[in-house]
Amino acid sequence: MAEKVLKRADSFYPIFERKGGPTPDVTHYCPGCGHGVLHKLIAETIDDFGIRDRTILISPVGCSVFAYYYFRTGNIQSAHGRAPAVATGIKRVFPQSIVISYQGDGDLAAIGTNNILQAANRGEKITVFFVNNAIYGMTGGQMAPTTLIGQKTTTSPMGRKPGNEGFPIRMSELIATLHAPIYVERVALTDAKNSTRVRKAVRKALQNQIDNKGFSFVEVLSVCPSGWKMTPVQAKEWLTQEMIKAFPLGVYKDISDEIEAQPAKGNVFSVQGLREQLNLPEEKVAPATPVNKTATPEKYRNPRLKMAGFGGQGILMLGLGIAQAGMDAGYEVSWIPSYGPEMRGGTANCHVNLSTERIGSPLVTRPTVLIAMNLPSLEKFVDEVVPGGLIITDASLVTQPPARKDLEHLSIPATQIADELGNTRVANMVILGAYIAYTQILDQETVFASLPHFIKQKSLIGLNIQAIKKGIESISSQIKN
Ligand SMILES: Cc1ncc(C[n+]2csc(CCOP(=O)(O)OP(=O)(O)O)c2C)c(N)n1
Ligand code: SF4
Ligand SMILES: [Mg+2]
Repeated sequence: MAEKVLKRADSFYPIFERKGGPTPDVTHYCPGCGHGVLHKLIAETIDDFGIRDRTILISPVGCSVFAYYYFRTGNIQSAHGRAPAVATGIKRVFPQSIVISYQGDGDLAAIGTNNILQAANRGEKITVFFVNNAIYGMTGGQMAPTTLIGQKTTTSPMGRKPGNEGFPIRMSELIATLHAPIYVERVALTDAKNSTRVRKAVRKALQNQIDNKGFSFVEVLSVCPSGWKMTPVQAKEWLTQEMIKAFPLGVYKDISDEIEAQPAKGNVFSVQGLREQLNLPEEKVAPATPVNKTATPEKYRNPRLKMAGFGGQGILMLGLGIAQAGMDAGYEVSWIPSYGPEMRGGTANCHVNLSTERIGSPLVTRPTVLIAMNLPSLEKFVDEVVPGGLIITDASLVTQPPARKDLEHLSIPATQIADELGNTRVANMVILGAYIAYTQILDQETVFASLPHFIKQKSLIGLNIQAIKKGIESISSQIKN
């Protein structure tokens, strides 16, 4: 039976393009995971309250770090445990913004404990949703401060022992002891009855912020079937039977009715408002005018590149090289290495943008150019490339062309050429040469001049220039034909 989404909240993107990959209409969460359910309840509340345009959701590290794939609100990704500090800054400067700190238990109750306690103690007028699944889900199921006594995790394989690892920390109880918070409740995503309570708590916590009342904290007990090594059904059972015993549900503090609602004064977050607050000069609006001695054909302009291969093939350096030369030529550029939530497997990939316009996000989810230095990388990313896009592969390691017929494919024997030059490691520069010559995006003089900016060992610059030249030569015959 085909799956059908009955109604997706407006506060979600209709298609999760930022997530990319072959299934951009479903989330990255494991089957049964509670994050998706809580996301839904929050998004529906934002819709109902009509606050999407002024909501900013802050997601620190944990499985929900990618919440910005889904929420069509303002989004900020923060460092591990630091969402309350970021939320504080945003809320104080833009009091009319609705600021949500969305945190896991590893995040909020371990590395970020002091951060949340201080924000709560100051009574910041923000809303915190705390997803307690008693484990570090994202990193493969390590013990969290909230792990139950006896619970087995990868770092407590014999079960948590109080004498060794202490007792589970009860954050709602702790926060409720503080003077400033106005509302603290623990709810659980189990059956329909409890889920209705979660919905009510989400609504109340956001209503408190709309009414500018104070700090609201909702702890949501949630399953992590993958981390707990259970089926979704077993996980729900364990949450109902065991976890709720250790973390009793209920309202731990609620003085919200004693505080008068008075809409916040001040600004809603806006880029212009932020510039004013930070005394930044007027935003540059004119497009960049890069200097390029070659005329780039229309289809290769403003490329969004993804490059991938084995660790050690110089993938990140290749990306840096293109970004550095692009910047020297006068383009707006971005470069970021990318690490997925999956286990590190010795592969590397990075995202690069060269553009004549301001770059909104450095993430490249729909590349116009894919450089795949090995077969697993080609297989992994080929479906992301836009129709008509360009794929460049290392012929020495990728012996089959991509299955897709709607793409241009350039196969360069980069490793072989690099070996002939006496150093396999410059295969990346051979590819760089081939890329600039084929697309005419940058001229070689600019690229050569940029090398000292990102190659630390000066004695290697000559070899890198040779490799780039070989890359240029390797495709000159293909261009003439
Ligand atoms: C500074 C820092 N330390 C450690 C990590 C590794 N790390 C990533 S997620 C995570 C724990 C996440 O657990 P939790 O907050 O419970 O989120 P969940 O995935 O369970 O929803 C850790 C320790 C990191 N990314 N950054
Ligand atoms: S690992 Fe756990 S918390 Fe993370 S997505 Fe999977 S079920 Fe959810
Ligand atoms: Mg967790």
